[in-house]
Amino acid sequence: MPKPYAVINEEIKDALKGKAGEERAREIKRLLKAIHWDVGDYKRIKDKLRRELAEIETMEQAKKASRSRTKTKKTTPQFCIIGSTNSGKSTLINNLTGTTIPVESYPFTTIEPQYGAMEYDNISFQFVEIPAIYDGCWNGDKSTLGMIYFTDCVMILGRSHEDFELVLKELAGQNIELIGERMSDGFIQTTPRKIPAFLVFDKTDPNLPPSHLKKIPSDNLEEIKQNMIKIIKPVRLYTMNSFNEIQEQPVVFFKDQITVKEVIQKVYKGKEEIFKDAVILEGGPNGRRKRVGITYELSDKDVIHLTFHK
Ligand SMILES: Nc1nc2c(ncn2[C@@H]2O[C@H](COP(=O)(O)OP(=O)(O)OP(=O)(O)O)[C@@H](O)[C@H]2O)c(=O)[nH]1
Ligand SMILES: [Mg+2]
Repeated sequence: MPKPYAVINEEIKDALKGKAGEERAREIKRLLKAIHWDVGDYKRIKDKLRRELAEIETMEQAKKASRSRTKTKKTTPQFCIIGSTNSGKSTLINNLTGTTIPVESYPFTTIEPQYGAMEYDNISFQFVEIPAIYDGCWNGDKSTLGMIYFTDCVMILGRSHEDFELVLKELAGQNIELIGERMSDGFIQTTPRKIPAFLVFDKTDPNLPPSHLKKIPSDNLEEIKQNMIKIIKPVRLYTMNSFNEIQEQPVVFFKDQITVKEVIQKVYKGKEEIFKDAVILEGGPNGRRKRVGITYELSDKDVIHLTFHK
């Protein structure tokens, strides 16, 4: 005797709960085999499962392809931590990421770039401590200048007014313009180079140089992290499947004006042609529900469910 539609639907939800990616695909295949009927309500359920299976398989393929093709840079903004010697660069990177870069009270402790990584608000960040900047440090070896030139953002540390003056002067001398947040089309390279930046100061000497850049005390880690998000302006989109389950990890873009089309191109490569429509939950799971088309412009934290023609 076949079970009622609602019962089977609940059993399927339970069976798929918490399963993602390849594991979820395997479970769906098992369920499809286990449901023998393929008519009426059973067919509806099976069609839904088949659609989801196709979605997952496309997504897994896209993930594999993007892992081999794109560098981490696309999804992981890099921040260079720069400043004069003893300004607290290693201390800050350790405090933010849990690394154990040596910290000493004598100058020029860090002589090679040091790396750290952090996850915050569903964004991965990479940090690089650049060895201390001093008067004329780029007259000879320009390797650290190259790293600053190609980074996404800089965090300028200082313990005094003079520390900041020195760093700002050296950067200006290298044709680098510091800006308050990333440009609307992303972390693109311009000449002269425009790099988003902010200042991190020591509360014991809050005497800062005049600058349009945001200034944050070094002991306020939470404000530093929040400002990093503000500076990179991520557009985090959470995809939702046919069972109204929302993916924990967002698809992230770092530019303004992301359309539904771009999400399809990034996540469901090749399915643009068979796009049917999209349902959006504006700004999060509790947001207003809207049915939208392919040119719709998405905002940070929108939830999106895409449907395709078979
Ligand atoms: N007062 C104060 N001291 C700090 C702060 N951050 C670090 N220090 C101290 O300053 C000294 C230098 O700290 P580091 O983190 O090694 O500084 P750095 O900029 O990495 O220095 P170098 O790698 O040598 O250029 C250490 O003695 C730290 O304990 C801060 O925010 N305030
Ligand atoms: Mg250091």
